[in-house]
Amino acid sequence: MAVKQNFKIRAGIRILLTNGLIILAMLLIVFSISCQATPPTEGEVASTSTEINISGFAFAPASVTVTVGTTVTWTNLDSVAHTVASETDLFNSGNLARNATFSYSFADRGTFSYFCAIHPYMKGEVRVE
Ligand SMILES: [Cu+2]
Repeated sequence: MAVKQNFKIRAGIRILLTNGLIILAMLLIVFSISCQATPPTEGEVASTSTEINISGFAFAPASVTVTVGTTVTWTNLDSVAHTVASETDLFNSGNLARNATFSYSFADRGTFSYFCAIHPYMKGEVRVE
């Protein structure tokens, strides 16, 4: 009788230990996954930025693809003034003298075309994904 009970207790302890190890392993997996991928919560934007040069009467690169929330900064490297003007009036830098910069943060997805108001043949686009 005592031996049988002892056996039952041993079996119980073994089950508890096995289950405990499984639960511990699952907790470790969940913990490591949550540590690896922490997507930005709502209202929070990933802090990314992209640079576009204005050089030789052209935007370089003329087309960029960025993620939502990215701040794009244009720098005029020419000795003449240029502007960065959205086709849809979303943004407008006004005249940018040599080495002047203009930044805009893209909060929505879409393709945003822009041009230079002084030299309208200068065109560019920002694709926000
Ligand atoms: Cu221009």
